[in-house]
Amino acid sequence: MPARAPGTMKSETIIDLRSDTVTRPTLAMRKAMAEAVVGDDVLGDDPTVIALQEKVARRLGKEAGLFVPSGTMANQVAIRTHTEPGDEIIMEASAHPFLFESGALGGICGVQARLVPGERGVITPEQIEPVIRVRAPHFPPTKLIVLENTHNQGGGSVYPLEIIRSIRTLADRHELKMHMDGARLWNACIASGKQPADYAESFDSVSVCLSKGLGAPVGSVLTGSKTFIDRARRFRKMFGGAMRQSGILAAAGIYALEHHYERIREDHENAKHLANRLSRIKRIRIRPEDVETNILFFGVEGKPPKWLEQELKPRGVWVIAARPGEVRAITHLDVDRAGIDRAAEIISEIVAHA
Ligand code: TLP
Repeated sequence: MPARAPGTMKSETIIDLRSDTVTRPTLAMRKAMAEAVVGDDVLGDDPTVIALQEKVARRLGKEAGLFVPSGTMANQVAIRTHTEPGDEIIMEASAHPFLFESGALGGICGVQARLVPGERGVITPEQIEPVIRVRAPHFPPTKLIVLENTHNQGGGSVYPLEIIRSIRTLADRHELKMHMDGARLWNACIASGKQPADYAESFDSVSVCLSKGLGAPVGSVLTGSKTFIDRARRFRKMFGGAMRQSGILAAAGIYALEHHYERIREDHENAKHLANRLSRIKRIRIRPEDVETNILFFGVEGKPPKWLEQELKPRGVWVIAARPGEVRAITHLDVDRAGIDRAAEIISEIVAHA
């Protein structure tokens, strides 16, 4: 595991699998942050923020990028930029911007969501086409399709590229925009062997997070055309996300992209390993073949997920009751193979004595 800065050590007895957002900046990352050259990003002259935005935009094959404090803000700024209040947007029924962004679709963007139930979070053009609104005074205009890759509630599933491309064809036919919530696009790329730009080319905008599998403490980047980003910059300001000497945070993102990208593969191997071990425990329900990236969901027969979460916590294994009947565990750079094996043993003991 990477070297830690003083004061950031969690007790080594805790295996925190609640999310990949829990990763703490490494010593080397903190050094990069401390040495960052900064300016005032609201005035547009923080060189480290500019460098990060350009780096991410280039990787995604987009003209421009915008550094924002969170994945939530990246999604909401994108949605607001593509729409006007009263519009309708299409997304999968358990999409993050609908389920976990505190009502921002209505509360901030003023749009309504048309939800389509997916298979492991994946929806198809055949499901989308019938819910696109006919233009008439009774109806809100459909403006945008949002896809999530990987899909969090879908179990970290990777969106098949052919489906994305066929949704793009449909969107073009109906003059709709497309946004990708790519909080874990990096995981999708490592798992599929595709490049970020392969996925991004079908979208008008893509948001990516630096503070999940990549291990930066803060930050996301929204990308798109120059015109889109110019308009998005206004909404970032309106939503309170324009920061000043944020180069200090952007430096962590640059470091993460340069040093933590390839190692995401280890997280996927650890997730698969944990799933395989859990599948051998009597009464645990899990399908290891469903574990495509760093997210796994599992349940215990006859026990609610809250029970498992609460039993595991004092034993030092932290997970979240996240879906009906199931807890969620996410692997990341702060948990190594030994930690995963220990977690599997503790889960096994608890289930055996339940
Ligand atoms: N997801 C968090 C929780 O909000 C559920 C997690 O622990 O997984 N898009 C996707 C697909 C996400 O999973 C998340 C974070 C976000 C957007 C929002 O990112 P932040 O937390 O930076 O606002």
